Amino acid sequence: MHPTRATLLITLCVSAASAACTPRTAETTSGTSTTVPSGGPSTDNACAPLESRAANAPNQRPAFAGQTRACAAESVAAYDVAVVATGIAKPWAVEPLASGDFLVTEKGGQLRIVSAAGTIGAPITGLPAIDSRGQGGLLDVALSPGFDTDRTVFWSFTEPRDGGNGTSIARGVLSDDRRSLGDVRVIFRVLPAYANNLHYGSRLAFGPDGMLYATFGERSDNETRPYAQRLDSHLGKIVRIRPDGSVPTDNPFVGQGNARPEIWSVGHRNIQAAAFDANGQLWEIEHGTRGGDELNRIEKGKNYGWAEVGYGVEYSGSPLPGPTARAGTEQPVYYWDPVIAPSGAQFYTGDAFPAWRGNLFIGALKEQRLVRLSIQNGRVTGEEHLLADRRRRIRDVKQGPDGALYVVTDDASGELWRISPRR
Ligand SMILES: [Ca+2]
Ligand SMILES: [Ca+2]
Repeated sequence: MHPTRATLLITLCVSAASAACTPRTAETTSGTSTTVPSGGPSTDNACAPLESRAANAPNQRPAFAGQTRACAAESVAAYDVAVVATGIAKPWAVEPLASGDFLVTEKGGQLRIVSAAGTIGAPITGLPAIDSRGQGGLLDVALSPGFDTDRTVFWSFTEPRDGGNGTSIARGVLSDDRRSLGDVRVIFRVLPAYANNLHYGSRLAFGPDGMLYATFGERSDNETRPYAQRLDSHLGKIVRIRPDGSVPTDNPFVGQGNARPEIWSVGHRNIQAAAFDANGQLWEIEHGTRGGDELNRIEKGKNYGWAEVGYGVEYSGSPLPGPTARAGTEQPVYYWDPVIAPSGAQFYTGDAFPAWRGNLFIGALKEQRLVRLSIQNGRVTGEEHLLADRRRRIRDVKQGPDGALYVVTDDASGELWRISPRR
């Protein structure tokens, strides 16, 4: 981390463009406050951007004002951070339960209940085999929209396969004692399988239409990257399936030649964050190149460009082979150069923090913070980075039934934190 970054917790905003860009009314936990140095390569001269470091691809230009380096948004909520639990092994996902407890995945393959008081339960039995090497493992977990009555849980994981492995989705019914899963079925398998341990995705999100949307990576290698553009593969795609794994007949590529009918959108790199907003719109935040992490607003059947179109440079330092924009591909709503390494996302809808309603929260691994974006009319109008003083990789963020935000940290002894209004 750049040594000055840890202090950029609260920053000065001089723009009136965002509701979040208001005079400071409250301190955050750390009380750290500073002003972003002026003179950064802002795309909008009306404000000071939060990001002021040099870009990896300084000659690239955004497609529209505000597509990167948004106004630094002033903190508008005072909060406390409580450590609910420690000792969770590489947590990958957290799902708050109505009871106040939590369902948590560990990358190594364990699904556990963490009680509201922070007690970590034994591994829940019944999960199929998981390949946890590299970036693989037990990944996201999602509750059935009818969980309170059907007790059904969905999870994504790296499944050992002939020819390597692949991301799969399974479902099962949580027993009354919450110790085991029954009626476990694998309902979807990313094809093709491949033999490495990179870029599996994934996040699961139920839409207001009752369908399960799931996000996947393109497996990173030069050999698999082109699959992100190929309709005969699920690599680098978002898919949409029914909760039983069957294909909705109104998916965009149903009946088109060799196209995989589950595909909903095309041309993604590695998506580990996705969420619906209050209007039922799906958004995703994907790991891009060095300088190319993206926020995208997802529309049915659209092509989001990778691996032919993107911002940033290769992690090797080489230029990307393609342009930053091309007809027939969608531009990201926002991109980060330098990157944040996004994982986990939540649109805030609760009552605990009225000032945050409608904001998008994103976990940041590399940058070790929680990113808050204000979004208006489909554009990012302000950016704030929270929890940076704690210097922990944030793997997932979810809103609880109490309106608090819950995050898990990506550590061998990971933690579950609650972010609630300051007492
Ligand atoms: Ca989840
Ligand atoms: Ca893209």
